[in-house]
Amino acid sequence: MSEAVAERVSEDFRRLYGTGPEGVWAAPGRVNLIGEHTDYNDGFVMPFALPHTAVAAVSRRTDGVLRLHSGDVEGGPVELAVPELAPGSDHGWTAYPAGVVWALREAGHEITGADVHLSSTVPAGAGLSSSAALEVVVALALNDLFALGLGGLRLARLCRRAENVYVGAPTGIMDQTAAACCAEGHAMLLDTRDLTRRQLPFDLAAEGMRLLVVDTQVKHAHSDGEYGNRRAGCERGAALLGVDTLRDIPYGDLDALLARLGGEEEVRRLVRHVVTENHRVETVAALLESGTTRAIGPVLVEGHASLRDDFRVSCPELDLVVDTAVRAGALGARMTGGGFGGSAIVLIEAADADTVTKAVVEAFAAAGFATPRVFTAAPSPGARRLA
Ligand code: GAF
Repeated sequence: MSEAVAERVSEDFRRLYGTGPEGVWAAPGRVNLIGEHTDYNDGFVMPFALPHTAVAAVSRRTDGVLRLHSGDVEGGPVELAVPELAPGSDHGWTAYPAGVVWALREAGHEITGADVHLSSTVPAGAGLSSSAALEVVVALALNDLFALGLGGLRLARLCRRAENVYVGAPTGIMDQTAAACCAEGHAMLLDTRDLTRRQLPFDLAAEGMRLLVVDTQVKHAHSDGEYGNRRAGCERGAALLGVDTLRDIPYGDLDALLARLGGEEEVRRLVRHVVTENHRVETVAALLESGTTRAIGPVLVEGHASLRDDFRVSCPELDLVVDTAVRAGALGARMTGGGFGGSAIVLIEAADADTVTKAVVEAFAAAGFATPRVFTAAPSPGARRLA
């Protein structure tokens, strides 16, 4: 399968640029099992990699030219001058790969140019981290070709810098770390404060379960103001409570501290979400480690309610997936990713897949919503070289 993908993408590269690439790499999209809007508060997250990947065929150049092409976007290669790459100069899809080249150079790594052809199966704008997959696959390719010797975490940090500074989206580090470091058959518990991580067993097929991803087809964008507003609200909460970040608030102290926030109703809700969400990540980690995977279902549902009512990043389509799936017998469900549209995840007994899918699709039709795209997500490998 990977061989066939590598061959196809190499062939496309050859047609575009006249010779074959020096190599082919892949980086996955992700689903976040639990731990939402915690990463920019130094908290815990638990993503796993999707089977869907961004694939890059890449060759080095020595003349300072960066040529970027995507098989998923109309038009020929875009040609950029590496020394002239600058934050804010590019607002299309090329900002992600170009931002990585910029971030590598800013960190002192010599990148003398490259020809890049990309092709991705990660649905765009679906909250499944298609942009981080693009960033990480390009970073890994350049790391190998220019012998930079950078590990997965270092690459993830540089990709986040590309996203924050070059693209201008104020995200945390979850998505880039997930693309770079996730492991097949596992969910990754990541402490975003120091980037320590533990791979937790999450082999649902072996336990007779499945995880469905429901892409509501409602498009989201992180660079718009809502994500940044939530982030600013969290920072205000930390400042009001006299801590560096909301991560520093122990779950046991939450009620007492919330009482200190007086008339700051919105900040109080944001703080409550982040502190309880960090606690939910720890609960889910303990359940997965003790082999009681089914018991995570109610924790996922609680997490959704907190994102809907306290953090206010859900939308009617995401709420409908969760409510319908749970009523149809799912073990648990929640929105995943930044929200304001995008995807929900639904944990089910494998035998219930058809019933739950049908219930969700029918509920969407009855509500007059676009037909959702539903697929099963098995925890898949992180970024790697294919050829
Ligand atoms: C988006 C961001 F990119 C992540 O950093 C994270 O904050 C997530 O939203 C919410 O958990 O995917």
